[in-house]
Formats: sequence, C-alpha cells, structure tokens
Amino acid sequence: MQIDSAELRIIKLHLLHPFETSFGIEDDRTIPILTLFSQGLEGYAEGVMEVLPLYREEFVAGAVALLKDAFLPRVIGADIQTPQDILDRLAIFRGNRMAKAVIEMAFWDLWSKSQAQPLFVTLGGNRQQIPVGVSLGIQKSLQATRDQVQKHLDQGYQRIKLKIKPGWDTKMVAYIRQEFPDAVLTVDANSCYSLADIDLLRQLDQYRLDYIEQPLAYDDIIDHASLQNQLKTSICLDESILSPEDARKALEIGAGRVINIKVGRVGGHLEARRVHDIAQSYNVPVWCGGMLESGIGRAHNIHLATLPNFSKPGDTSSSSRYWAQDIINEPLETKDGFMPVPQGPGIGVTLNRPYLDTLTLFREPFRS
Ligand code: OSB
Ligand code: MG
Repeated sequence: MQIDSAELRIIKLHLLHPFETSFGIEDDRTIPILTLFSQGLEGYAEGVMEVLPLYREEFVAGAVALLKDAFLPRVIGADIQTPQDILDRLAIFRGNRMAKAVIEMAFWDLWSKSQAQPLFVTLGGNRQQIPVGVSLGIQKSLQATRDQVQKHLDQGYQRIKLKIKPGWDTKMVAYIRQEFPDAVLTVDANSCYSLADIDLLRQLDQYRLDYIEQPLAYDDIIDHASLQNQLKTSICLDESILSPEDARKALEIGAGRVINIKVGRVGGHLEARRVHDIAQSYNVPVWCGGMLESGIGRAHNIHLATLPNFSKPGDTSSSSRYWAQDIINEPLETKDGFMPVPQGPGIGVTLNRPYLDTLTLFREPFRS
C-alpha cells in the first residue's frame, strides 16, 4: 500500500481521577495521535510515552520531533506491503520504540482495514473477549484503597493491581490481603526498590500475590534474576523489557516468570507478538499492560490481547474509568470482568472528530 499522507496531532485529555505511582502523579495525558491515509482508508495509533521521561527514557516532545523530522518522512509516499516494511524503514534509528510503534500500529490498522478484517484476525488472535484486571493508583488512605478494591471486585475485575512506593507497601498490602482473602492481588513498584530492600521485598512473599511487577531498576535484569531466586512470588517485568531480545535474555537468566507486554513500549504489534512468542517458548505467561490510553490505544491493546499466551488479566479496563468522554464513538467497557473485542475492520473504533478538535494542542499534515 502506498502511504499517501499523514496527520499528527497532540491532544490533552484530563483523567477523571489523578493516577499516582512511585514516579509521580498524573492528572492528564498529553497524547500524540497519528492518522495514516491510504486509498481512502485511515489508520490510527497513539503514543504511550509520558510528557517527561519518568517511566522510560522516551517523552512526548522527543517522540514528536522524531516522528516529524525523521520517521514520517521515511514512510510517507513509500509503498509498504507489511508491518515489517515499516520496521525496516526505521531500523537505522536506534531505540525510541514508543515513537516507532505509533507508525507501526497505525499501519496495522490501515492494513487490516484494506483486508476488511478486524485487527485481532490480522494479528492471529482468536478470542471474542479478553479477561481484564484493574491497576489502582496510590490512594490517600487504607480505607480509600479498600473502597476502590471493593468497587472494582464488585464490577467483576479479575485481578487487582496495587501501586506501591516506599512507605506505602507492606502495611497496605497486609491490610488489603486481610480484607480480601480470596482476591487475585498484585503490586507494581515501577522500579522504586533495589536489592538493598531485600527484607521488605521478602515480606511481600507472605501475601499470596500473583506477582510483583517491576520491583527493581527500569533498565535491570541481572538484579531481578537475583531477587527472583530469593522470592517465592513471581516477578513480572514491565519497564525492563523493550524488545524480543530483552525478553529472551531476561527469561534465560530467570529475571522473572511473567511479562507485562505494552505494545508501545516494545515498538509495535510485530515486536509485541515476538515477545509473546518468546515468553510462550519459556512457558511464561504474558498479559497486556496499559499506559492510561485513550480509546485508540485501548482498542489496539484489546486486539493484541487476543493472542493465546495473554493468559493473565490485562490492564485494559473500561474507558469510563479514565475519561468523562473518550475520543472514540464506540464504548470500550468491560462486562463481568471481560472486555469484548471490537469486531469492525481494523481496530474497530471510529474517531469523534469534533471532540478531538477541541482537545487538539498541535496538528500537522504530512504529504510526500
Ligand atoms: O507501570 O503499568 C505501569 C500507567 C502509566 C505508566 C506505567 C504504568 C501504568 C499503569 C496503568 O499501571 C495501567 C492502565 O490502567 O492503563
Ligand atoms: Mg507496570
């Protein structure tokens, strides 16, 4: 397919509730949204990088500069046959996988639409709905945390992930486990501990957590392997895994027993599927992570999570948990702990353009 043109926007969307993690509090998201145009069809994707490099190194202004000055000019006007062609055209540039993913994912949407197939079919998935959990940010009190857990269990969410940070960890987890003896619970540290915290991390072993997500440094696998050897609870890697090679090396040395796959973090659907396959070859389950996406990124995540080794509930919870109004026309809402997979062509959701325009901070068209 010839990529005729593109449009890059940056939008700002306010979160219904501030989201606190060990690296900070987010009140809104600033999201690059890319549309690729070909033969009257449109493919959409969003960037998952944060405004500042608080999660990994990538950040919105850097990604937008790369997309405008380096990545889009290599794709617009080109004849692209497969998603691999996009990766090949960008391969001379190192890293920056979140920025690359924006183009790669928009192409998957376009490509699936050109075949009149939903994205999950093009990707090779075969589920009509996927199991969903919820990621709860750090709350103001133990009571507020308990109320949030209760509310989301009542809504059917199949796993509750609690964000932790130093001073908000073992006591909180002990309390929540005591209040909810049967819930599937996990914690996510977002890299706020080191091996010097081994005593604290070992205490977490007694709460029957399904896994501990990214306890140690964002760029580490060696210390995670050492920690995994000293814990009963599985470690789940998030930030540390940027590529299929990262996944292979981490699993080879035993740095964890679960992987959180974020399609943006690893550079798009093709690379996400490769991470999925490598994990499967090690008998390691994966689940689909989230980055507080709008409906565009959320729909992409849902399609990806139909692949068979996504065997744990993902962070693909209802759009209405995040936004008073989403930028898409279709609802993306869980029912009884499952998210239905959109059945239309491509990602199966359409843009609410008038609303999108009111959120747009920047907009630039690209032609060959
Ligand atoms: O570590 O999984 C994470 C949000 C922003 C940055 C990092 C993470 C998260 C979440 C939220 O946990 C997942 C979601 O609900 O989209
Ligand atoms: Mg995480």
